[in-house]
Amino acid sequence: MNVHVFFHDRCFDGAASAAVFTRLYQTCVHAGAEFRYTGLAHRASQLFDENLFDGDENAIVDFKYSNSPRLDWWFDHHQSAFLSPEDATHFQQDRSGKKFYDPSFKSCTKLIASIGREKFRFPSDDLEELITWADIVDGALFSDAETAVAMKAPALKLTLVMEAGPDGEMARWLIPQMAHRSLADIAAEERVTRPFQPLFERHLRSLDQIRAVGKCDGGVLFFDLTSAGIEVYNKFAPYYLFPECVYSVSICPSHFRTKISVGSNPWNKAAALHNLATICERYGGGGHPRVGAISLEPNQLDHARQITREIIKELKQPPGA
Ligand SMILES: [Mn+2]
Repeated sequence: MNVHVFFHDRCFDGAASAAVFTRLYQTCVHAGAEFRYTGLAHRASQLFDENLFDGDENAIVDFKYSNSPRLDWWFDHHQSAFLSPEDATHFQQDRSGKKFYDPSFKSCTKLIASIGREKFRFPSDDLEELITWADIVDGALFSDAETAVAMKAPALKLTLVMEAGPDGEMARWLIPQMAHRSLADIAAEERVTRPFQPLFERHLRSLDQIRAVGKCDGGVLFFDLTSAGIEVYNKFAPYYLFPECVYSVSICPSHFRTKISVGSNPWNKAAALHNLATICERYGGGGHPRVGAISLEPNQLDHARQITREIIKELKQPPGA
């Protein structure tokens, strides 16, 4: 029996979800199963190539639904989980008992553990640390922005190395580790510490860049990292640098997409009333109520700037205005 697991790439919750699903499957479905892992990223076009679903069983965790008959397992917690209303109907009519969706969960990792406990009697006690940190990272449950940006905790070191993705095989290596070892143990491995240091220095430089180009007006911070050539930044950095902002809107370039990120300040929550996933969905993106993103083609920078202008204008007004 070989199981092909698809997970949200470059994301702590995505890898942790794959790890917890692996343990659930080994414990409650098939102890001798072998696993393969493939990361999925949001793009402007075409999310799934059906030929990818080539396992004896195929699973997607922490990523959008697919109506493929070859998909056996699915767990997600994103508000924007369905590519179309037809997909949502397809999911609602599913009677396999292997597909689960609950956007009230902060992390998909915790969703899998909790469904595992309720429906499959899966004991996840030794995975508690992993589950708790997936909730903290994906749900932005840090006590303050500095904790998030200083990256002292092992989970945050792993997040940095994963999100930057210089090592394409990192998640594939990491997922089985996460399924069986403590985060401190894994983060102490040379495979993590070696890439961490230069990435952390780059992270510090990205803080300088965001500080330099960011403009906060009417509670909305905007920064465009195109000319700085910065493809990734810590999602809490904007709120560490501009604690007064309620929302942040950014443009990040990369070779495969132009990404617009729209976030809200987790430490200034009361003021953030807009549903950001709903706003992003209007432009073909998605996410969660408090954080969303839109992926455009790499050459659509002007279009990206137009969209950010519209979103910023909307965010400055109360919802429904
Ligand atoms: Mn997630």
